[in-house]
Amino acid sequence: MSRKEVFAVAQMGPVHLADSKQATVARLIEMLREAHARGARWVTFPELALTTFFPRYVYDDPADYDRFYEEGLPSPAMVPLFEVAKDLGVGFYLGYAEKVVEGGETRRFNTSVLVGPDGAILGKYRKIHLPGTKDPIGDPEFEHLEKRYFEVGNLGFPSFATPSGRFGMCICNDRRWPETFRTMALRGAEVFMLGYNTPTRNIHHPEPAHLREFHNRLSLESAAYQNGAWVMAAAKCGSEDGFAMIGGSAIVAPTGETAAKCMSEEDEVITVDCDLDLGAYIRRSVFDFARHRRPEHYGPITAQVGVEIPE
Ligand code: CDT
Repeated sequence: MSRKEVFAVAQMGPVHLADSKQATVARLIEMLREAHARGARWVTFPELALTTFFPRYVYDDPADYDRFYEEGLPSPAMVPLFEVAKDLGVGFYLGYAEKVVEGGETRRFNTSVLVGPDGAILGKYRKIHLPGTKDPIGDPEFEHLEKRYFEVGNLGFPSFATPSGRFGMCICNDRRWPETFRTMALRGAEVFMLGYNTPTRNIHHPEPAHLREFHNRLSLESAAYQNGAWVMAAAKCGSEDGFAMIGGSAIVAPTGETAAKCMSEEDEVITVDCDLDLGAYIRRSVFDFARHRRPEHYGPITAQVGVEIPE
């Protein structure tokens, strides 16, 4: 049996600080139209797709950084994208900076939304693994201040029922953590959607340039294979006002093989006719969770954060 559906990943080239949200959303709409013309029912867009990757800059006053956030769903800036997608019957994943009042407090998250082909909002995810620092390190080339501008996500790693199957969402740094994908897979996700903004130079420590792409690919392919799921990974890449980020957006099959990959560091759409049942044999055999998992031996994964050597 096969359950085929065309999925698109829409990579974005740079979004500069001076670019308007309106112009950026127009780029997203153009790619959504291209994906639709190629038969796609779902499109994955990048993390923080509506603005430059602003956590590289130091701001102290919310009045200076509030412009990067969206309020409401769809926010005013998103409305044209939501309208075209609904007209065309295309569902999508979109990453954005979310500002919301919850429990009487203003809160900010690095968020993605999943919108169905009929325009219904199917769910939201708020980034859990926030890299970087809260306080500036003092080197403008390597600032990565996600912990300053966002709270840790408070929605867990759900899976969402869609007309095409169950999907899960995560964002950028989450893809480096196997716990992310296993949690979604245990909730039945068979497609993982994610967007990323990954600097070409490691923010934590120097390493050879080729490892940036390699670790991206390694994370995506292992997540797909170890959970028998499809991975849709969309980069925002190229040089944003002189800050370079990797591309390598990809669609990875449940076999762990990359089925399609972007070649440029610009706006680029890739599509694959994905059989959502391709991973079924993997989920029935080597990664049949119900038969083979041994959670009684996995205690430290949820009980500990760092390494603890038993006495
Ligand atoms: N946006 C984001 O999460 N970027 C991080 C940079 C960390 S460098 C190890 C990423 O994981 O790609």
